[in-house]
Amino acid sequence: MKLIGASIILPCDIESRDSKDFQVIKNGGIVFDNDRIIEIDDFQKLEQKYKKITESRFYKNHILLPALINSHIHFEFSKNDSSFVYGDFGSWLNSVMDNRGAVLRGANAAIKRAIKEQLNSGVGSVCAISSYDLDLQFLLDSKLKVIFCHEVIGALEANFNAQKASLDSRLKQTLSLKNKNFQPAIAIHSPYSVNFKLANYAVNLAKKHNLLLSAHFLESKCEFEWLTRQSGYFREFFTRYFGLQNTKPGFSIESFLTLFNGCKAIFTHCLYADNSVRKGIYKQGNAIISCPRSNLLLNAKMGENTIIATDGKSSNNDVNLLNEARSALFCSIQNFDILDFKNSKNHNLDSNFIESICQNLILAMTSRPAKALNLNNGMLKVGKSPDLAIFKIESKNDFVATNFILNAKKVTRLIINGQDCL
Ligand code: MCF
Ligand code: FE
Repeated sequence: MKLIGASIILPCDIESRDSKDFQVIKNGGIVFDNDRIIEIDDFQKLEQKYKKITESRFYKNHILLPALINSHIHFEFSKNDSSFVYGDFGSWLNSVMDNRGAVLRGANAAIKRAIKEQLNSGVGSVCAISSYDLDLQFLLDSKLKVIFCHEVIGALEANFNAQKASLDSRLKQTLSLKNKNFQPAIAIHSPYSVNFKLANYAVNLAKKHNLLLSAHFLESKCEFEWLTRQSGYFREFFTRYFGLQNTKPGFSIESFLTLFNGCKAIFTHCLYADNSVRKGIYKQGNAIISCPRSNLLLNAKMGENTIIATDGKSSNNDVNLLNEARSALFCSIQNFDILDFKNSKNHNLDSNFIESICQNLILAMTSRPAKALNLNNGMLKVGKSPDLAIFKIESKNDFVATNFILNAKKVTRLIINGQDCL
C-alpha cells in the first residue's frame, strides 16, 4: 500500500458532460495498492491513519490527477512526417492511398517513440487503431493499458471470405492475450470503406466476445455527400483505386448507426453529424471522440471536444495529448471570439470562462474516455484502478485547470495499476 499526496489533486470524479462540479483538493492524499484506490482525503490525516505503508510521499507544487487516456491513436503511422497532404480530406486520403506503404514500412523505431511520447505526457491508457497489427508486440511490451482495435476495412463484398478469415485469425491471437492491461477490440474503419456483410460480421463478432467497437464516422464533407447523395469525392475514389464504376455506398448515415445498437462503441470525428445523429449515438450509450488537430488539418473544423484524442501522426504533427489539449484550448478561445462577434453579445472573455474550457479538457482526457471505453480508471475515487499522473506545476492562483493545460509538459511520475511506469 502507498500514500501519495500533492498540493493539488484533481479527482475528475464526474462523468457528466458538464464541468460545473469540477473538484480541486488542496494538500490531498491518496492511498492505494496495485488493484484499487483505497482512500482519498487530506494528506496529513491519511499520514496519521496509515503509518505502516511501503511509501508515503508528498509532492509540493505538483498537480496529481488520473493518468490520461488517449482514446484514438494510430501507432502504425508514427513514421509519417511529410508523406501526406493536408487541408482537404480527399487530397489527404489520396496521399494516404498513394504513400502509406512507405510510411508503414520500417516504422518500428517510430512506433516505440510514439509509445514513449504517451507515457511521458502522462497517458496511461490508449485505444489503438491497428490496420495491420504491426504495433501489437510493441504495445504488449509497453507499460500502457491498451485497448487494441483490429481495423476492419473492405469495400468489396467479393473479398468477404478472405477478410473474414483474416479478422478471425487476428482476433484469435489477441483474445488469447487478454489481461488486466490488454483488451482486444474491433475498429470498423468507416461507413465508406466497409461493405455491409463485413461490417455486420465484425459487429456480431464484437457482440459474441463482448468487445468494444470503434469507427471513424462523418469525418468529412466528402463522406457526408457520399452517404447522403451518393456523390462527390468518393465516386471518383472508387474508380481511381478500385476500378469500380457507379459504386453505391454500403450505408446511409442511419443504417450505419443502427449497426451499433446494443454495442459499446466509440465514434471518432463526427464533424458532419447533426444533432439528431449525435443524439442517436448518445441514446445508444455510446460516445463521440474528437481529434482537434486532425479535424482542423483535414476538415477545418474542431468538433465538440467532449472527449479528445490525438489520432495518428498520419494527421497530426505529434501524438502528445497535452499538446492536443493546448491546441483545443486556443481554438476554443478563437471560436468564442467568432461567436461573440456574430451574436454581438457584450460579455467579455474572462478567466472563469478559460478555466471552464480547461476543466472540460481535463475531463475529456480522463473520466469521460474511461466511461466511453469501459475502463475502471480516469477518476480518483475509491475502488477505481490506481492509474495516476503527477506533474510539477505551481498554481499561484486558483485557476488550476488553466495552469495545468498551459504548463503540463512532461509527467514527473506515472503510476499504472499502482506501479511506477517511467
Ligand atoms: O483518423 C484519421 C482520418 N480518418 C481516417 N483514417 C485514418 C486516420 N488516420 C489514419 N487513418 C488510416 C486508417 O486507419 O488511414 C487509412 C486507414 O487505415 C485510410 S483508408 C485507406
Ligand atoms: Fe483515426
